[in-house]
Amino acid sequence: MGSNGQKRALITGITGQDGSYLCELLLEKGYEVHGVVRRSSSENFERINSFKDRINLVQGDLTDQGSMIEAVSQTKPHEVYNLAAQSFVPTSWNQPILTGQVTALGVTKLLEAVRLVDKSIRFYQASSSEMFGHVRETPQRETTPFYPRSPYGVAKVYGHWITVNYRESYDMFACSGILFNHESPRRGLEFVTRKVTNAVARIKCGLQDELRLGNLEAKRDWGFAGDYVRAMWLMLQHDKPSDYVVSTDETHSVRELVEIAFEHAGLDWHDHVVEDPKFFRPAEVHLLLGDSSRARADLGWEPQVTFRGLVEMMVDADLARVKAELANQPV
Ligand code: NAP
Ligand code: G4F
Repeated sequence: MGSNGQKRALITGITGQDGSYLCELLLEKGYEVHGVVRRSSSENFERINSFKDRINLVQGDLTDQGSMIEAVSQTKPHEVYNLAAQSFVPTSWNQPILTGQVTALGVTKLLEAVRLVDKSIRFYQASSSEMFGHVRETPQRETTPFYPRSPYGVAKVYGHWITVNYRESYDMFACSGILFNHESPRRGLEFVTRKVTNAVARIKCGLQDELRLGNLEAKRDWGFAGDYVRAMWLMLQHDKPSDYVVSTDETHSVRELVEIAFEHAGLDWHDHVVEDPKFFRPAEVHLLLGDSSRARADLGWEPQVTFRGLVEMMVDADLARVKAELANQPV
């Protein structure tokens, strides 16, 4: 605790979906929030713009050891949340080396920074249900063996085990949250939920007619990102560091997602959706379904938003945004 009792947190990936929700949650809880941002030729702060003046941003890159040490030593956090990653699965086949450097070795760079600067800092690693890949059992829980199916999944397995290893080697308070897919109106446009809800809004407003998708039979355990960042925070408040599955414990297919999204906008998806092999993956994760009973029992966590509620929230947000953009267009 700082001398005024205020906690400090450092978030990598603060410009991403989860980083922005976690930042809002920590601000609400009275934290002093610092975020690591990458230098780029144009700013990428859309998700944090509305509260940017209440946080401190430091420049750094997860692949650059010095900048991670500098970020941790400058900001003196009590808690570090490592949310930065190359997080899009298809890109990981196209850029496997970069994915390994950021999503795998980057975790060690940040853990090393914490170890060197102050071992008592609490550390959260954003692990993923993609690690279960070609699933060995259903539902998947903390003890389910990993079988990753993409360079991204492989990199996350490394990040997961190095976090466990630093906890066991150096007695660090390092936790790994094995989070299943979580979405929101702030989700990147290439992920399937947002790709669908954005297309529904554009079709409804007459801006496009067709939506090309990959495997409609893939099943995911989809939750709301706002619920999931609460689980991250709860892990770091617990008396013992551990690893937790975070999920809704329900699974739905891409087809069901499509049906609900189009129906909510009064559209028939059969008129618009085309299955396109271009979006099939070299190796697919066919089914993910979590068992989050440990997180529910130990952390008192549970999700508030249902699958239907999530899809409808995303369609409504995209419709409102597309309509506002159209209204503001010069004639
Ligand atoms: P996201 O929206 O793609 O955000 C990724 C963040 O990482 C962005 O802020 C990005 O910065 C930053 N980043 C990428 N490469 C970096 C680098 N080399 N150095 C520093 N920052 C870098 O991802 P998300 O959905 O919020 O997910 C957050 C974390 O949870 C990720 O680690 C993801 O793999 C993991 N995860 C996500 C889910 C999910 O369903 N969302 C599930 C399980 C695990 P720029 O803005 O500069 O690109
Ligand atoms: O939305 P997705 O791209 O998410 P994916 O691959 O499950 O990964 C996300 O969740 C992981 C947690 O399990 C995170 F770790 C990861 O960072 C990321 O946030 O694809 C979901 C499913 C896949 O089975 C995919 O094949 O949707 C299927 N799909 C079908 N058509 C599509 C499409 N996915 C995308 N992105 N685009 C399509 O057109």
